[in-house]
Amino acid sequence: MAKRVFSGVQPSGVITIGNYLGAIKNFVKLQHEAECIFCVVDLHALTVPQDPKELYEATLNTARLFVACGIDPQKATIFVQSHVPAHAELSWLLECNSYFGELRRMTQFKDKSAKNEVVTAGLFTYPVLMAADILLYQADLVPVGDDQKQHLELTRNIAERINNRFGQTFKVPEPYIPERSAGGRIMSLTNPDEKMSKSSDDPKSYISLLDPPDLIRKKIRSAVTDSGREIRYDEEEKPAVSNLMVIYSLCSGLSLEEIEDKYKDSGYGQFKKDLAEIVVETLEPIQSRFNELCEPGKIEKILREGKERVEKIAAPTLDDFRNKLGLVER
Ligand code: ATP
Ligand code: LTN
Repeated sequence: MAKRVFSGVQPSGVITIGNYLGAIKNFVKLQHEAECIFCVVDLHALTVPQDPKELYEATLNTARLFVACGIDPQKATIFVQSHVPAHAELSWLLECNSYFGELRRMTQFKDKSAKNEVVTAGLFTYPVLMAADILLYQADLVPVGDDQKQHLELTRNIAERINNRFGQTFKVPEPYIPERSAGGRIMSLTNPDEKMSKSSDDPKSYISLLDPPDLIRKKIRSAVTDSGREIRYDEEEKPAVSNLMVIYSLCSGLSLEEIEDKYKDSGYGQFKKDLAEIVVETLEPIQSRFNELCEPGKIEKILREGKERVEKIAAPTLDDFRNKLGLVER
């Protein structure tokens, strides 16, 4: 049987080139090899305060970007998390099989709760909802960026615990995380010690998939570099240039060695200028497909069909777990 792949992206603000290179690009690749389900996780976005109008638009735009990036809705299934109530229901059942102590150790919770003024209970239980997303579909493989490693480990622990206690209930999923040199962790353009983040206050730190060409050029021109002038991949000594090289490599198809060789006689200026054009060229077709998908009703139809398909996959798993817990059938 074909492997099943599941992943989710939050509709919280823009989608960055970090989301694309770390995750969405692999979604596109995997759809040819496996049965793929991709979800716009709107309930996860609610863990921090959202403007309702912006959340509404961002949910539709994230789904449009999935398709614009190359996910074929005939091959893969795209849907919105809140359209399938089984996610929230399973999340509660899993929460009652998860421990305060293990959730308290999640580094993303520690980071986000330190940064945000409002720390909701949802932000704390967020990783359990993510576990529910994955386990509901008996997914084999979960393509994500490096920052989700710990959440996937938790998902595996919860699944194993429940399987031990109640008998085989959930498939224990495998992570699919690219190496850092292959896009698993794209760093901020203004601070190479931090990951590129869509929720950053400084738009110069990220490239949005929908940034116009001149803005992309400007952001890359002002991206920080390291001391020295040579273009060399060295995460320790040259974190900023190494990050730009990874973006270059993934957008152009050239290896990191080929890039080093190509720029052995030039400085940062030429390298950045070429990088900007390569990123513009990569995003241009995505942006024009995105614009076509803004036609009213188009994405809504894809999402409706997606919801119908996944509901059928989710129901037996949820019912089985409800029975095992002793909940009376409905
Ligand atoms: P925030 O930046 O606000 O923390 P996020 O972008 O990490 O949000 P999601 O939208 O859910 O949150 O992420 C979608 C996917 O993109 C996830 O698989 C995540 O691991 C991946 N991802 C996010 N940022 C990066 C990055 N800088 N480099 C590589 N992958 C990333
Ligand atoms: N927590 C993830 C988004 C996410 C997800 C998922 C990823 C929610 N549910 C299920 C993979 C599978 C994030 O913040 N990047």
